[in-house]
Amino acid sequence: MKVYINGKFYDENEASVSVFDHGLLYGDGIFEGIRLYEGCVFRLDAHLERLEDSAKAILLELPWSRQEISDAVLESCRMNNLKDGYIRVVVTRGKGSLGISPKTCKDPQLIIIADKIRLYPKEVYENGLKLITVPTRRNHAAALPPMIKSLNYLNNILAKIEAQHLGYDEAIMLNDQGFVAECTGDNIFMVKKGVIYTPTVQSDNLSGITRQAVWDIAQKLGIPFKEGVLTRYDFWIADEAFLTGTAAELVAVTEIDARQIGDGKPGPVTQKILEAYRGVVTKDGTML
Ligand code: PXG
Repeated sequence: MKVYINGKFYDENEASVSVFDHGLLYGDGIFEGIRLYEGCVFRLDAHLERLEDSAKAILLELPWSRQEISDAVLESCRMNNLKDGYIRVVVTRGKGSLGISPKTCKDPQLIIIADKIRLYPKEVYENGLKLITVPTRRNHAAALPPMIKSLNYLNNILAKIEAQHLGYDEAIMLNDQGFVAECTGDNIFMVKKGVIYTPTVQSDNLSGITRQAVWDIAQKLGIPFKEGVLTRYDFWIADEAFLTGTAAELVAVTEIDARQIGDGKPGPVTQKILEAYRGVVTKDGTML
């Protein structure tokens, strides 16, 4: 596999950044995870817009235009002969001195890894996931806005570890106020009486590209969709629940905090949206 770093391709064993990179020293950087489906980079422009927004929010001036990053993403897929895959775009603040000030970081690093995708096993899509609410909270927006897809994922990692320690694959993270925010790397949805609900981004979650795609699909299918401030209780009594993310696509949730959701199987609305989602991913994007 060839990895792109600042305009050049390196063999995966040679691809590296400095130990003085503030991305490593302080988590000072941003990233995107993007999917390639049959030669179509799903919603590439939306991902690059979010990358630019993340950069703006952390005062990291990107020395590359959207077109240049887009070209580099497409070239990375071609270079690795991929037709289907997962693309990780990372921008670090770059090499600097040992000290928090980013003033010495003059050379941001653009890294693109285009690889094969490792999906959840088939059983997960057939049987759904069991979730547990964990103690570690999502970032408060006044500390580090969760809308920024930054290289600081430590609370999400801790939440994942807590869920795994309890024997679960995935966690529900609450926000500082105790409302449902999202999972560790996926947005969360529920269905009640035919209406789809998801926590508003004011509940401290990432504005997912897949979340938006589900919204668009729901609109097209005429399924009512609402954002709201949602509690664990709302999810416990839901008819259906599911997660969305670039890697996971849509995954049904069949148990939350020991309560069975619906009849304990992926629900009809979840399946309908997933089917529609899989229908658009090869078309709704930028072709190689
Ligand atoms: N919430 C968080 C916190 C995320 O990190 C999503 C929601 C879903 O967003 P998209 O735009 O992908 O629909 C993410 C996604 C992975 C992985 O490899 C994914 C993410 C972060 C880290 C790893 O599955 N981000």
